[in-house]
Amino acid sequence: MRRTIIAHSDTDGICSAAIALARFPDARVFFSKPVSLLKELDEVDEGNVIICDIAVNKPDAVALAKKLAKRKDVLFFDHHPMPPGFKSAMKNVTFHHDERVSASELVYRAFKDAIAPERVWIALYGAIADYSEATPFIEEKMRNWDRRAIFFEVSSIVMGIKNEGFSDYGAKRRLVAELAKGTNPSQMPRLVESAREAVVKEAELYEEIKRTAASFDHVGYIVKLEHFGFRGPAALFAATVTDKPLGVAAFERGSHFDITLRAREPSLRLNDIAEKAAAAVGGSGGGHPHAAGARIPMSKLKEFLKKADELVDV
Ligand SMILES: [Mn+2]
Repeated sequence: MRRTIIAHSDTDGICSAAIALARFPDARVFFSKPVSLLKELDEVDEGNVIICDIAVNKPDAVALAKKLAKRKDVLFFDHHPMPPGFKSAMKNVTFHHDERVSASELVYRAFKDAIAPERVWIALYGAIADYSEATPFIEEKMRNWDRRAIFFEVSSIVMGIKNEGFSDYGAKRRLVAELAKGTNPSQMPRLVESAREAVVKEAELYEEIKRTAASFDHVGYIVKLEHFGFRGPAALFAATVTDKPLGVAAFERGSHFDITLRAREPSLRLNDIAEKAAAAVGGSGGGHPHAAGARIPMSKLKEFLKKADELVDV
């Protein structure tokens, strides 16, 4: 029975998985996300499971705990808020959970004594990619290296995976395998070129948002853009060009709007705003204090924005 690593497919998830794979080179790597973890666990065979950077979806918490309790040993590395009681519901699951640090830092700290010392770079990449480098552990590790080179590597992977050639799970699984072996993002075929293309696209996106963003008192927003891989920057630019503390990007996804929130004002708790504003219009939302999202019914966008505007208390 093989060990399975299940990770989120953003850079922090990819780096978390790579560190775990460096520790357990025979493991299989799967990607999943909060809304589908419960279902996708059924496709994972009975060996040990390592879950990295996947938030527990509140509506699934009870069923997920039941399902995990039936498995062999499980390691659960995460830094998203966890539903109350979830951690104590299972004896076979070891939690490495801390909302103040990246998943990559948590995985690295657990496995560092069993892997090559240079694999700490992967933890730095994941932490920076998740805006979580201002922690005592990561700051101390950063002092050992040339941070400009580290940032180049981070940008190569964060921007590189925004393009289609690297956005599917197969391509990301190959990145995980290469990182685990010690290959840096800048050495991976085509990744830097892909990152360069993404940066160009992001600059075009900024110009578009400058022309089309609108605002309420505290919220700048943008609706129906194509660049779905640039949700975070789109939301941030919407705040920047309207000079508002909160930025919202709303993407039409068939029957609903997919909403991304970012802030220029660091005291805002975006996960709270997303959750409350979405609940008020019959949707759902959450995430991190500084990066959050929501999914709301198509007809409720204006109402959602109004509610989010009220919730900004600056
Ligand atoms: Mn993360």
